[in-house]
Amino acid sequence: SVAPEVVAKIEEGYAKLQAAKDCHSLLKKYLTKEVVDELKNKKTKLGATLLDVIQSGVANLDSGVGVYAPDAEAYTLFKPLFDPLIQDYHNGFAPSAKQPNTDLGEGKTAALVDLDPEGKFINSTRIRCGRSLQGYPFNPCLTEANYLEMEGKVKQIFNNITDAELAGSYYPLDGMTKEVQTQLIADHFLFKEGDRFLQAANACRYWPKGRGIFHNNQKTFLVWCNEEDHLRIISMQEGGNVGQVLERLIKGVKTIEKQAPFSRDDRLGWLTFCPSNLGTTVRASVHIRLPKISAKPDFKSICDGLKLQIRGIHGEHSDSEGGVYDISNKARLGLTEYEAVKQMYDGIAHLIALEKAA
Ligand code: ADP
Ligand code: CIR
Repeated sequence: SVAPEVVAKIEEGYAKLQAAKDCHSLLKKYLTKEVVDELKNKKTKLGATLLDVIQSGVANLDSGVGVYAPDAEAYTLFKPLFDPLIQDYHNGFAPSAKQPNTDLGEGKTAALVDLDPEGKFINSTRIRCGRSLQGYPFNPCLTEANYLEMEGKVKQIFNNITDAELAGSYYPLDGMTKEVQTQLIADHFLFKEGDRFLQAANACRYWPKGRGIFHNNQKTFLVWCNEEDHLRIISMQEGGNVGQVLERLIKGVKTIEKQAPFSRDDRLGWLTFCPSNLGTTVRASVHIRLPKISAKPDFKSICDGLKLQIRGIHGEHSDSEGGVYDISNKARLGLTEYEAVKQMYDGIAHLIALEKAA
């Protein structure tokens, strides 16, 4: 059973959230007293508790979501918290709903013609997806040996990539110079360091062990190893040619998939550490300048209406710089991969039309 100190911390966390008037996280919204009482004594087979689920959102009251799943079982064991939160985040995905089969959009990428052929608005386009290696839990339950073993497995996969466009090298974080790391982060290729949301979730243990980045020469195909998720597979390039970016991602995912089994849930699709990424795990984004409409007070609500999420120039929880925003699909669950990309595509086309007319 769950240790009394842990139960006490869960109850203190609940009280802290309730007292925080400025906290607007989904965690605060759905962690009711009833949910606390129902779940505070439960433990997954790997020993994870409700505290592991909520501690990031309790430590960071400015969280948007505020929860993480320490292992796959957490999504079922702590359902009374996860289900309504998932429904809220992912466009009403109900507890009875089921993620459709994977459709990355093979054969359909040509329809996604360049959103900005004159190069007036879009700096770059990026599509990423996450994958979890079967047989391993998520960050808070991984041992140092797990991290190193997983890194060894993915390095092997990278060595087997022969496609001329995709082939590249793996660069472990352990031993990377600060200069190289800082430059890769500034150029939007590498994950940042010291993310307080991940740290509070116990997701940065043994850092930088087992973490790293693979990329091709052009840095248009990249794979992150053991940051928030086991793998983050990324395709990106300058400009607004979404079709080309998706085409490369599909090729990359299929190449990697052939070599490793990934965790998939019948209902929730591809499994990820953060519930915001479940299902397709796809975030398709552009770095875009829309000086006229982004200055208007209703810009956020226009984006909400188009099912788009706005982030800053250095990713989640960062600010815009020089009027450039990162705009992407928000929902990743309850639609196909292609539909997630199309949601971004159609929304951005609409925003560009509004900007031109303004
Ligand atoms: P993720 O997209 O993996 O959820 P972040 O929001 O932290 O994570 O973004 C990771 C990095 O990708 C950041 O450096 C961010 O600026 C960069 N990025 C996101 N979208 C684009 C884009 N369309 N063009 C260039 N860089 C991008
Ligand atoms: C938060 O709750 O703000 C962080 N734990 C990150 C959640 C992921 N955000 C998102 O919108 N996809």
